[in-house]
Amino acid sequence: MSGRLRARGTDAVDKNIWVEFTQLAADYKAVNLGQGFPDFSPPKFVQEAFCNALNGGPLMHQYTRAFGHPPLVKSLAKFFSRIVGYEIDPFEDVLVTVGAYQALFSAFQAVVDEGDEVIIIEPFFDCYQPMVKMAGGKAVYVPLRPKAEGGAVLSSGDWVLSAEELASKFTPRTKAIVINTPNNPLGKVYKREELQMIADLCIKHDVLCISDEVYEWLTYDGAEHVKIASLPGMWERTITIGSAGKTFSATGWKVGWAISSGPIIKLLKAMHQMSVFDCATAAQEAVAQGFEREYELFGTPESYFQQLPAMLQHKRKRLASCLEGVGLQPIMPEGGYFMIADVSSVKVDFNDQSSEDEPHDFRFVKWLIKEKGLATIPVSAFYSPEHSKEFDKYIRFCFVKEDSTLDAAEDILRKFREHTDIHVCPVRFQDAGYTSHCASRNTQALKKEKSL
Ligand code: IK2
Repeated sequence: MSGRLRARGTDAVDKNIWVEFTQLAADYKAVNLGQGFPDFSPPKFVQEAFCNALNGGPLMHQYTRAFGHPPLVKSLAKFFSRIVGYEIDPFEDVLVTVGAYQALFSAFQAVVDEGDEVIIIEPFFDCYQPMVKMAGGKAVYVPLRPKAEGGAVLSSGDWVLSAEELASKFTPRTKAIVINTPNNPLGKVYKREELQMIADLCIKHDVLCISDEVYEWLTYDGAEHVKIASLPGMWERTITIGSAGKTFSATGWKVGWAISSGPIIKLLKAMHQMSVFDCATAAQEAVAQGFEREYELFGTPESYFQQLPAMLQHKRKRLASCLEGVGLQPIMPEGGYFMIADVSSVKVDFNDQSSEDEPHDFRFVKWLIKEKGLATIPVSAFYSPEHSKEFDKYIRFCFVKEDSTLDAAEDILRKFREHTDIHVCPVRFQDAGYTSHCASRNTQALKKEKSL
């Protein structure tokens, strides 16, 4: 049997960073700034909605409509019609899935065929590439590149796409392009002009756009999240993917969705029907209630979609200041809840011969977990093999964490700074008023060193 065991689709799947690094973090009981989930509870109103659903009678415990619980598809359609500027049909244009992950899987399976090419912008959420391959397609990569205009690269906004390079990737075989805004791991929030450039190419070459917008409510310093589906001519060729896990800080509920024009959603429904068929009823009911509340409070200070980014804005500044204080070089994210930092100024003796063939960031992250008890994620995992070497000097920190978790991480970084050879760069984010315990302690340590 063994010779016949393996089916073609599984060839695409090898190691998985989430499985590997989550296990490693648990084994070493590390402070976890690795995987992207909050270590605090979702807001009370959705927790209560979930409890109410569970106590809401026998039907809440049984199958609901296969393509989405009616109250949820109606709430999603009502909510997003207002944003996209198009009357979304709850039953034709919306599919509820097991998290955004299954929406992505269904999308690739539904629209990608043998020989099709799919353009993926790097860095990318790591599942896109194997999902394209499992569907029989070929991933074609184009990287965002850091561009310093007259100075250092400070922000995710400094990472840009070359319009010429992107245009050169479109061929008669191109079926789709995948974008992710705000981006994981970089935090880039695509500007309207950048999205328009991508949209123009999609329309010119008759290509679909799969737009992963799971962090859509998390933008900072006035960055505006624009839905590419709202640009002229894009509604009928865009599949917009969202996640209640990210929206309501409830990643374990695994409720997500895909929104597009009816004929495209019909294809995704076929995949969903033959794999998952149905999603958890009570979780969908709770998410529907959450969206109803947010619809009423939209744009007000009481809205969770305002409160969550306001809280994270503070954590983001604090982490940036801390990283800079210990000599790492953070790239300030415009959105999402991750921050990448350049660790090339840190001189470390890895002492681990067995990992010599691994990229630098993988070795660094393993060393940081095992030797210092702090978990992060290597950024080259978000790149294709052809570009990963160029970007293996970055690691990713997650800041959607309790202040006590960030305190513990700061403590580790501070001690690490005291015992490690790091070239400390001029402080940037601290100048902007972002002072953390870590940076201030570090500054004190430096002052002390100078006075000795
Ligand atoms: N799309 C993106 C861009 C995501 O980041 C995620 C969740 N990733 O979180 C893990 C991490 O990066 O640490 C998803 C899709 C999947 O979302 P869901 O949890 O709703 O399936």
